[in-house]
Amino acid sequence: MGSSDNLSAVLKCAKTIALEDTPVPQPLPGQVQMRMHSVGICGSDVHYWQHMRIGDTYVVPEPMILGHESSGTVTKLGEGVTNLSVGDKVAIEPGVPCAHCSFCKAGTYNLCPDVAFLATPPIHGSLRRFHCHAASFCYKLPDSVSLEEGALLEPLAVAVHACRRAHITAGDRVLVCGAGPIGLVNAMVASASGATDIVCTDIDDKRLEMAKQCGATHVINVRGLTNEGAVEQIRIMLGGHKADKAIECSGAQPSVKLAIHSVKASGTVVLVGMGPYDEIKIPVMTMSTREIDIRGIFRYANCYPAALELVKSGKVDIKKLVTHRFPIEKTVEAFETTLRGEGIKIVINC
Ligand code: 572
Ligand code: ZN
Repeated sequence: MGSSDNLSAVLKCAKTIALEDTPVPQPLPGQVQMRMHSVGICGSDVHYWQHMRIGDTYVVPEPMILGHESSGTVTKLGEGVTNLSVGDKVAIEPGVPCAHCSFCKAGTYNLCPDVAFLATPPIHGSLRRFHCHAASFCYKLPDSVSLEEGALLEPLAVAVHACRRAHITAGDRVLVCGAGPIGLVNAMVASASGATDIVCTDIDDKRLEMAKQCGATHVINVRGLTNEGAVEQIRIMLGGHKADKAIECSGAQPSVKLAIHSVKASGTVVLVGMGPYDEIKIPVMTMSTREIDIRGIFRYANCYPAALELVKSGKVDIKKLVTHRFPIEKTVEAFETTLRGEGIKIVINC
């Protein structure tokens, strides 16, 4: 076992992942086959594992292979592939859009209604030894970027997209709400984009310590604070100013409210985090009278090259987020560790 089998992490039913040998897939035209190397565990993988669904739209009706933050080494080229060679180390962008719809044509391919996104039903994920993927959504890694870093380009791409949607530029004062993996990558990208003041909030001091390593210039534990108290503390941390932009990564109602109250008139709030409810209360008067833009994000488009450049240039040290590594045989332990909220980013080696 190891290099010829295709050990795969298959979600069978709620709370049950089986490690099973599955057929080694062969690349279709335009695809490459890869020997997978690193796969990060994302909150959505854990959610599917626990509930077999995310909301009412994404339901897992039959066994599905998990994993979408991934990298590997090219082992075979499908017909017509010219951008990669056997032996190349690549990061995999997990969403392959249709290329023909109006969103794809406009470049906003993250909004393609027919996108095939790894580990999102009905598409299997990449937490397995061999996987095939569209070659044009595989990015060759330079020697200076490791395969582990390649896998983490995925959450980093989410942050590149969020910071673009927030229009973060040099000199900005930024509030990042939530210091989980997505909050931390947003702090990193905001810092790399030249933001001079970055305040991170959370309710866990350990996470806030990590935020300081990821570019946060100030951190604040908002547990037990009133909205007004937190707004005031953030204003003091920002030298008496409100934030220019806020990136909300927790999805928690009080945090969304805090973000809206903490940005200046004409500021922008990007909602990245998703809570359990589709509807939350928004302070509409505050938002409207101060012309605050509230923007959503859905994954990312055209962000992998920038994410790779941030790592290659050393502007972002993404590997510092990795707190645990497990071999694929110990996938269940890796998921249980993630579920317990231990560590930040947990990576499985295939
Ligand atoms: O890495 C991309 C990613 N996107 C997430 C969550 C985790 N990882 N999003 C939140 C959940 N949605 S979804 O529409 N869905 C499960 C497809 O609810 C996608 C974006
Ligand atoms: Zn994800």
